Amino acid sequence: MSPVSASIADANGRGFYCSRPWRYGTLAVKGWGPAKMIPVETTSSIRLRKTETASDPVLDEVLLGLTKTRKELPCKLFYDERGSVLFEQICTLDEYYLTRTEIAIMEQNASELAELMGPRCVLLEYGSGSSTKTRILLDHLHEPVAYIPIDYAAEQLQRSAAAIAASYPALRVLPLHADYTQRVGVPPLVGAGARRVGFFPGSTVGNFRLTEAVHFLRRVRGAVGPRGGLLIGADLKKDPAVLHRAYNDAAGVTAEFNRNILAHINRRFDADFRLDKFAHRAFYNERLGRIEMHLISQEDQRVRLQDLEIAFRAGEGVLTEVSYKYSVEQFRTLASRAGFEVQRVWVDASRLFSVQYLLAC
Ligand code: AVJ
Repeated sequence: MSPVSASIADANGRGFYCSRPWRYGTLAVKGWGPAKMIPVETTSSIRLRKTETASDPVLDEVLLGLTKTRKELPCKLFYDERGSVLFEQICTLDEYYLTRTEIAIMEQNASELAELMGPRCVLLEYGSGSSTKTRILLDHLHEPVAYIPIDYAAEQLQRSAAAIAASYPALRVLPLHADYTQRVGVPPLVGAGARRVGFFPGSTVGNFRLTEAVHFLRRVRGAVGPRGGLLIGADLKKDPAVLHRAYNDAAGVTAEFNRNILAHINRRFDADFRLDKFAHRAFYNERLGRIEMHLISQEDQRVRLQDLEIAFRAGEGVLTEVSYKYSVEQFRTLASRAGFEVQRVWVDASRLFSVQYLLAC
């Protein structure tokens, strides 16, 4: 089955595009078919609710992950409303060098970036979140045609898209509510013939295992097309002590962010995880070159999830996130396996983080 294409747009052509059946207010958009434009008055009046009838692929992922011998959860479930707030807070922590370093690199090289991305591009952002870094690009790009933010957190997506649309009136903003770890149907694109450039900041690419990263980048490669590009942030390998601190902050925000995944699952899938019975654990796995975040069960316990009961032994962990760290060389290999050539790499003076511009080849 091909992904459903349905989109809602306001009178200004701003819209909300979704790749799965969702319900907008009283209006149900479901079924599989070609793109549909349904006029609504304002973008902000759109309210999203999952249709009751649709089976939820994310629930399947959760069930699969928790019934494995080594339990795991998909890290996209961090980002409910609360999780998005906690993540924004993480980004401001002293220990979490990633965000400020990436922003500094982008700001210092913004003109060159805009030059490489070229005039009148269509910008597709994967995991747009608060769209903060996007503004650095939009402030320097030459007459960008459209901005397509793609995110899984619907409310934040809607808010950020509206804010960007308000700040850049000439820009067409087409938010796409989708899980980009799956196949995403990219809307029939505005600005036909325009160069498409992907934007995937934050080192979120590190959340994929190697083969998944290749598959994801290939899909991006497909979405941006032959002359397309990809601006991507990749965290670099470094002293493990620095990494350890970044994922074990003194204020405990990361711990709360990690545990919040359970609150999200409780609410969304009717489960009864007790947050105080799970402890945050994050460490650098040197052999695999990645940070791992786990939630460690503090006692023998049983958790109910829908009609399942899941047993946890004391000390047993659930893997909630992996965050791969790349050398510039490793990342070049990854990019080339996905059909991209690294055209330019910027790093900060301490070589903590890299921002890279990839060209489809
Ligand atoms: C935004 C997914 C890249 O892995 O560093 C922050 C998320 N996890 N602290 C990362 C995160 C724990 C972050 N990414």
